[in-house]
Amino acid sequence: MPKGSDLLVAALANEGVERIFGVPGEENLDVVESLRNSKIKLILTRHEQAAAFMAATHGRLTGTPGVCMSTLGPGALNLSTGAAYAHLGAMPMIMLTGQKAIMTAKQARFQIVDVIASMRPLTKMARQIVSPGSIPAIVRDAFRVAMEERPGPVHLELPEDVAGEETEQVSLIPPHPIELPVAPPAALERAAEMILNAQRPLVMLGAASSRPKLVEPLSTFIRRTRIPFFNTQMGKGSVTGGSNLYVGTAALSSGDYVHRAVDHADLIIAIGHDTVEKPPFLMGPQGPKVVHVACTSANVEQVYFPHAEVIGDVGASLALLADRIEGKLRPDPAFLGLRGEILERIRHRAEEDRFPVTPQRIVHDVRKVMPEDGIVCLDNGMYKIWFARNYRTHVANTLLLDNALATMGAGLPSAMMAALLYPKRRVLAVCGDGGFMMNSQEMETAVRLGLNLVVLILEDSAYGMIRWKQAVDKLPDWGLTFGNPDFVRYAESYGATGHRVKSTNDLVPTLEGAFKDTGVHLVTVPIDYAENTRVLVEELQGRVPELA
Ligand SMILES: Cc1ncc(C[n+]2csc(CCOP(=O)(O)OP(=O)(O)O)c2C)c(N)n1
Ligand SMILES: [Mg+2]
Repeated sequence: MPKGSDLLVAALANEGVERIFGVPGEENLDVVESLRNSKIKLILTRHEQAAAFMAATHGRLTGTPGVCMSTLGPGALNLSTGAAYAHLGAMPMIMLTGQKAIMTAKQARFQIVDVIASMRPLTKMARQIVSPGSIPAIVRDAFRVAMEERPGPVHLELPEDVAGEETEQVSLIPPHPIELPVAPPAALERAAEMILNAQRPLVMLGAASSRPKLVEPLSTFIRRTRIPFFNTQMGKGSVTGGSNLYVGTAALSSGDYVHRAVDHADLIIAIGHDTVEKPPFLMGPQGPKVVHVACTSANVEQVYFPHAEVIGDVGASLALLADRIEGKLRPDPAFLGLRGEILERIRHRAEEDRFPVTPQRIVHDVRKVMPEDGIVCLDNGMYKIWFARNYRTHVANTLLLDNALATMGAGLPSAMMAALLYPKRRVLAVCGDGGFMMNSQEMETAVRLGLNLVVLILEDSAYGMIRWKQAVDKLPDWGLTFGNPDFVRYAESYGATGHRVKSTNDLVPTLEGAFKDTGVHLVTVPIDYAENTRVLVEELQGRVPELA
């Protein structure tokens, strides 16, 4: 007779799960034993938070949930930042946590926390499993909920006595495809009319346009309609080809060069915009009209309140919209000029060889060593703005950044997941010296897994982004600097290879050499953040002469 844990593992295998990331506790030992007898790999991490970031990234990159596991109380609470990351970022993920027995209480309340209650606001669904016979249905439902729009995390708690209890064999439930209805004709007609009446329509690709299955239909829509587009930070790369229509990425909410195109537009077709992102532009009583195209209707916000909506399966709805407008639009020649100007300004100083290295040069050099399908995974820090603005993407999901929870610490684990999924592609984690140290213990996991991975650390010995905000607010430079370990020796102590970039022209050959070799490499480079204020404040506010 199978135990609850056997049914759980069989139900996960039924969903196509190949790996579970996590740190088991004694309450999970039945599950660990069932995993030993299955094809699913148990991948230990050195902190539950990293396991959750990895599982969430699996969901983000594949559209099917990644799975992570922890013990009760302390382990489960360590998953919570990862839960919020997946919840805000709309990444499908399943979190399995153990719990003490529910039918007896031999350890009284030792380690007991109401984990379900703590997970509820961070997930789409959080449930305790109370009988082994219900496991196949609960697991199937959990995957359905995690995957369907808007995707996100689901938490299941399996108490140890339920895991260990024998039961009758219960049949598994076969997964079925998830399909959405297409937008109704009235909504499509209304949107088409608005687009055809506009003089200067502009497309904005938001976070949800990066869903793996939208790559093809989005590119087709842009190719058919030839409408210029910009993207939000998390919408970067979602349109392949057609990039001669790309006018930039909105890394700031207003005042950046890309906003010249936004200000020029009289209609914005916002595809897949999710207001968890820092606003890519600010709607007000004046300004362009907005049509929202997405699977779910827009949240009404002070800065985002679309005038019309096209709600339904995005790919299919866009095809129907293109049928109504293709060949009937008159392209606005001014966008082409604006595009040249915006991209020219963004490229400025990209090849400067000042040392420590400028952020623009780092972005430029990283682009040089990354093939089109190479994946760059950012942690959170000041450089995220520079990468979002300056890094040109040609393939969907090749710049993974978090503009939703915007948590530090996910850079390395997300890159590890990308490297596991795509062993033939170059994968680079880019981390600040602050964010890297929040999950640097996972260097051991990366080495143990035999990953080919390069980690680039930008050293300013500070929480640079906060230091920049302090300067923007005209506060004294105080309290935000720290010391670092010797990163080269630190990498070596994990069995990775460490490199220190000592001159600006060393950056490309060092990265190139690290990629040509196998295994985990860490490259540390000092960064000159004087550009933060010079460009992102003074230049944008017109306080320095344009294009020296
Ligand atoms: C977990 C977490 N803690 C704090 C913050 C606030 N925060 C945002 S960026 C930042 C500084 C990041 O420093 P570092 O990683 O060194 O990158 P830098 O900005 O210096 O390049 C901080 C503290 C955050 N986003 N996430
Ligand atoms: Mg720093």
